[in-house]
Amino acid sequence: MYQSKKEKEKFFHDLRENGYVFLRDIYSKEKINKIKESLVRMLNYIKPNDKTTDLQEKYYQVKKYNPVLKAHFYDMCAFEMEIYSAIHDPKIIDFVKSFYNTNTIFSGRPALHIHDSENERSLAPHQEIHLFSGDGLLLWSPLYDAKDDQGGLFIYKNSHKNGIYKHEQSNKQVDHKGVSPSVYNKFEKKRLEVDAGTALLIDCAVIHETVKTEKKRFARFILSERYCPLKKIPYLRKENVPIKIPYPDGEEGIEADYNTLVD
Ligand SMILES: O=C(O)CCC(=O)C(=O)O
Repeated sequence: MYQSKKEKEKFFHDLRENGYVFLRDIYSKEKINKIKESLVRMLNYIKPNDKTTDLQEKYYQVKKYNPVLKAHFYDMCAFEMEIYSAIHDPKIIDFVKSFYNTNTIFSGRPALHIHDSENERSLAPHQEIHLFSGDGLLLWSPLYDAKDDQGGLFIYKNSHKNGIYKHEQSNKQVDHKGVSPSVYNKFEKKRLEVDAGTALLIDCAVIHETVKTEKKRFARFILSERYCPLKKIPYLRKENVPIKIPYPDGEEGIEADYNTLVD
């Protein structure tokens, strides 16, 4: 990854300036295969069939067999240890600690996101909020190359430089909140192509959006986490606030103004 202080500073500079940075080859092929094998075992537990060992095929088998159990599979992925250990790889944690100049980092929302070719869970442009802290980094790391028709991620260039915007309901099916077109259309949209094994770290204030998966019967599996530093954490400073900072939409009865949080 990075060796010298100078190299490290270059990564930090790029992250501040562009809002994202690629940490390449963080995960070996062996580690990614271990994760895929574990996913196949979980799916096979739901619908036993030892003849199918391919993760993509197995995923679609289970989706057809029982969509509710497929959703339970999704829920359990965040707690599976091959995934959990990848998401909390010491190289990434060290990077995040150094970036925020703190030795205390929280796991804000670990997950293995799955976006298949039906694209029901596509996410409209949004910032990564509703976390413990006002600042944070999103991990986005695909198990298959996120390129071409395999879908991936758009970011809106320089959108992290003006703080957090108001969010409103954007996809009821997944209870997702996004920013309005009048905000994100001010920024240039850019697709990030990410190889399997690369950890993309994105400033949570960057507006980002799903690139739909066009490949038929292909599911995009993404290791994902929101690292929160011990900074700008209202819950540790105030008695009567929720543990996670509410969405800045006023709907929960609390007008959260992220942009006034200071430490
Ligand atoms: O992978 C995707 O399609 C979008 C991911 C995303 O926006 C998120 O995890 O916040």
